[in-house]
Amino acid sequence: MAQQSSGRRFIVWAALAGVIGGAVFLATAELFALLLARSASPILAVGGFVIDIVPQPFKEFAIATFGEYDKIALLAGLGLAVVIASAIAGILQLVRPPLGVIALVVAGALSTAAIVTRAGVTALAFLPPLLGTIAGSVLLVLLSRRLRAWRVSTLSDDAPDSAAADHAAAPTAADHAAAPTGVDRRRFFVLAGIAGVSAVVVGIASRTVSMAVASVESIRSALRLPAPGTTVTVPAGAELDIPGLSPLFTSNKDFYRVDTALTVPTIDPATWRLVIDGMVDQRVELTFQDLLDMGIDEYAITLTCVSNEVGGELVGNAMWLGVPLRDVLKKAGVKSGADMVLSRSVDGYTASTPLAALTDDDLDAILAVGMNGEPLPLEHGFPVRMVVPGLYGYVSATKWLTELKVTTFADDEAYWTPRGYSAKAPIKFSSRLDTPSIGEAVPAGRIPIAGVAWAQSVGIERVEVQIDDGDWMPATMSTPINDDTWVQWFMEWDATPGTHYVAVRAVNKNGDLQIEDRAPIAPDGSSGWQRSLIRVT
Ligand SMILES: Nc1nc2c(c(=O)[nH]1)N[C@H]1C(S)=C(S)[C@@H](COP(=O)(O)O)O[C@H]1N2
Ligand SMILES: [Mo]
Repeated sequence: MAQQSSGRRFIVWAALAGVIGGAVFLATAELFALLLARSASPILAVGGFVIDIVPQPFKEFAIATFGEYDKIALLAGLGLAVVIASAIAGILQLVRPPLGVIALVVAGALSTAAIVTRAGVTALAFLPPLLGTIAGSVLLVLLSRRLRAWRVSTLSDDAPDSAAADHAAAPTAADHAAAPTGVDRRRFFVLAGIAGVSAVVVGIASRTVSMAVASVESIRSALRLPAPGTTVTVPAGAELDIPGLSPLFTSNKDFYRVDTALTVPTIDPATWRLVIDGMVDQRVELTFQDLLDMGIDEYAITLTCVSNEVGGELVGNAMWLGVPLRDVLKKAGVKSGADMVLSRSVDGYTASTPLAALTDDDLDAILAVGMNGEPLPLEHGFPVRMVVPGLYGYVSATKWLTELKVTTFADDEAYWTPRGYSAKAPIKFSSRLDTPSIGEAVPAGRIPIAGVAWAQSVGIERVEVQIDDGDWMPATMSTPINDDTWVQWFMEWDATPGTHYVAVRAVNKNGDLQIEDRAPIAPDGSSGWQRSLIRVT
């Protein structure tokens, strides 16, 4: 009797272990879907698959029965099915291992198939369900192993002679812990509790954030920005047509992204507010519409990250839509004595920008709402960010902006200042070789050497190229849009077989030569001339 009731009891705990394994699977998949591939939620993909395959009469029945709650009913039904199926998997794993894990892997494979066959998925969409399957399987194995150890210890307590011989799943050496029943039971419940609670917390939090992202994504795609008052004229000859050379404007999808945000902040422009306070005549609060009503114009500005190494990719050029920051600050009235604006993002990130860079009439420091003909992408600061020509991003280009505090460098400090980076950081002007790329084998003959060079707010005067130890030769430059954007440059080269060094350097419009000495990115940006080894065959 005692043995039978305890056997039934273990079936219940095995079912619980299965449900926890299933929950860990879904939670892990949701977390990685949020981080890597938003469309890769197993529950939603399987739900979508069910909607697609269910026959029309059944759909009509569902709509007639549940009305507008039909999708919620579907998801609830799916949730119930997942609970039942994973409970069965848990029981199987206890009585016929490894059938439970096999069932979980099959479910993982099916949901992966449901995900990757849906429209609009990214290349990484297979990863969340795969990682979920692995995490869920590991948990299921660990939990049923602990459960078996616990069962073995009760069996030996109840009937020392009969051991577990009548059980199909004979305990393995690993299952045996020469410990009393209470310890094995505790080991099972501790793991079950930690895994169960973590799965619920991580799963719900990830799904909630994913839904917030999806909802702001749809608000963003419905948003129509007003036409700019003034537009930027891109002069003829501004863009060279050379394979391998960076395009004049970097597309939003190729634009580098650097920030401290683990998940992208989600802000509805309807509730967004910008507060201008600190050393001002009056505190001002602006809505998104207030900002648009100030009139938006086009600005072409190249953005550079302080973490960009010589020859690096953390630089991009965009056509921004926005409002001059000096006009925004004028609304509040800046008090004398202030020398810095501490800009703050919704996620608490801050940047310290010299006040003069934002009030200078000759400098186009802006609050941007548009990027390359679209509202700012979520990753690039939707709905409003700063862009300041001539300063590295970390001291000027605050995304998801919420506050401009007029203050002093003596009184306030930005996010990166106590972390080893300078409070003030003008961009060190630089030049980069794009093609031929390093390590690429190029055929001998006449080929273009080409790249970009930038000196935001000053402008590039000329770019020079050196082959091996030869003389520095002037490269041909594209026609600059303005002094705030990069220029493209190129030179024809009669490449002879062998390995060659190609070096590049720039001179800005003040007549300064690009710094030759190598400097690391910290504390205020890298310097040095790029010199690349090119293989000619
Ligand atoms: N809110 C917020 N804004 C931020 C950052 C950040 O971490 N958080 N990083 C800055 C840095 S270091 C750079 S180089 C630029 C990069 O902007 P991008 O990601 O649009 O290219 O954003 C700046 N704005
Ligand atoms: Mo940066």
